Amino acid sequence: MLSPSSKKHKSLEPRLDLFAADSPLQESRRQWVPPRPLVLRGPFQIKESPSGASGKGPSSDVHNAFKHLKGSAAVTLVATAATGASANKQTNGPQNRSGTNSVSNGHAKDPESLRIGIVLSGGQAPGGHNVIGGLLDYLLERRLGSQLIGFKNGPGGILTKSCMDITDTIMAEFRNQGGFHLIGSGRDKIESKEQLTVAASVVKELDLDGLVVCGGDDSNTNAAVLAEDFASRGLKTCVIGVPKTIDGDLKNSQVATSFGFDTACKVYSEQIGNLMMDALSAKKYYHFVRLMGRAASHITLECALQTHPQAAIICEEVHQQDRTLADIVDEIADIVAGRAEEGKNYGIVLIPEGLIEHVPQIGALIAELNELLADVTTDVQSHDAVLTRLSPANLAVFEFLPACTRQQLLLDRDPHGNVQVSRIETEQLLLQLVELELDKRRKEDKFCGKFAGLTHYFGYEGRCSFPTNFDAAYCSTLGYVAGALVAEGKTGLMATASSLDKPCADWTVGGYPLIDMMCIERRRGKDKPVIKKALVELEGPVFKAFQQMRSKWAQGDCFRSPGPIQFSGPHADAANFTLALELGTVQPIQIV
Ligand code: FBP
Repeated sequence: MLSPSSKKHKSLEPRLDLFAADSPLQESRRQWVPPRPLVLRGPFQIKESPSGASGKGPSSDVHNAFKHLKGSAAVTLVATAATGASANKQTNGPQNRSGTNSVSNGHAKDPESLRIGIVLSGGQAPGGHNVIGGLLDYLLERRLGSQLIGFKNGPGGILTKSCMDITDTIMAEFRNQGGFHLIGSGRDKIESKEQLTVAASVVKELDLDGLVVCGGDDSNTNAAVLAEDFASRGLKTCVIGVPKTIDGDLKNSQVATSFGFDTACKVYSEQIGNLMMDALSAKKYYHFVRLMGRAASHITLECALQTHPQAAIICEEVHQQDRTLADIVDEIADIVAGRAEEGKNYGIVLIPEGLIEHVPQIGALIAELNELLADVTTDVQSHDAVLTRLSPANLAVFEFLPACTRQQLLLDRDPHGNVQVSRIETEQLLLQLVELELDKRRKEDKFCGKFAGLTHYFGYEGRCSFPTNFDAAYCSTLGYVAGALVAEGKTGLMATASSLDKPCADWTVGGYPLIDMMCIERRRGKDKPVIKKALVELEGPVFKAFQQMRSKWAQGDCFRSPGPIQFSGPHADAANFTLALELGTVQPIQIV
């Protein structure tokens, strides 16, 4: 037992080093070794799926655009006892990561050594560094003398040949850390003939055996384009995609989730849970919280399941029911009025940032504005000119909106011509409209409660957190698998991990043809093969679970505060509700 003095000594021990560059948690996460599927801990071989492909092939129009990738088979990594293959060179699990090897350490070059490039594309998502780490581990463990090259600041780094060698020593600083800052990210696309030619000459010059692209639906569509282009030029460079986006809208029958979604939702849910406790304590505010998620409402839905708010707007439902802004305002005002009758003048409303585009009347306005703004500069005069060209119906909607929203709708578009929804304060718009509606009801003696609203935007703060144990393990697994696929000469595949509801040791891993995820969509006036965004399925188990509970949450105080991400303890590895419901491990009733 500790003596009182030693106890005192112990309590004074915390390393509060004001000048240390990193926090103790950064340091301890750096040392943590994520678990790895059993199949990746020993010798394995790559097997094509028996159907020859993924089972559900792309349409002939997609095939026509990808003549060299067509017929690609889905593959699975299968444990094998055989020896002699390159896969058997190093059979230690990650627990044996020594940190003494280096992929570019000047050891005698193994004839089977590889040169692989990696690029992070689009918005940050927790776990990106672990994909790089997993890929490096593959090379360190199985392909001695290989070299990992990181392209800086996104796909643009490929075009400018801006890159760096990633050694084990460099990587050590970034393992299990949030952010993308080891190599950075960007939203450039490599699309035009000229850009494809530059990319091809860069990968050739760098003598790359593979290029790993971590990105969302657009970036992985771009990965397929690169894979096709490199193959058509007879280049050896294989292209492998990795599913990344906090928005959670890159998933399908073979890709259960995109990395970063789990962590981002848990970060936002912690903050919402804290707000709930404040609302419950102060009993005087409604908090209108806008959450990231540009096209799909997966984040809002997951956060609602985690925290049980009074209302959560789901874009896909708004769209399906062709609801107007006035309908949404009415719904929230009804909840506020109902609660006021019970003396509860407080609550939480969750709003997906994509809502603004999903309300059909505003979506139509934005679509027309996008077209008109495409060919003008963004000064005020030209904005005025644009407004005179708006159709009468859209002009009426525009004029109905509060001044600040009108201004935000005219802001610069992103590089793809889309309105930047992260810069439109939809929470402020809804709050103002709900206030107006309640004032109107008050005058008609239909509302006698109090209403004071506060707005919040939870966006960027969720994208660079320490990855959860799940995202850390998922990402390092995907990186490792990407390495194995390149080593096997596979191209145009997305690295996958399945059975994610099981312990990591039991996950199955492989690759799935990118073109099998594609369909033809009309983009900027042209038919284009693209990876389809996975929106919230209104008939799916996740939305159904929410639907089952939302009226109870609206009127009651069923607040649930999930607390911060845990890295150890009984629930540290628990999957989010979206994944658990979609994989069937949790039944809706268990959420109550
Ligand atoms: P990705 O689709 O590239 O993963 O990015 C998603 C996202 O985080 C959205 O939720 C958000 O609207 C957008 O990025 C913000 O973009 P930016 O970082 O360019 O401001």
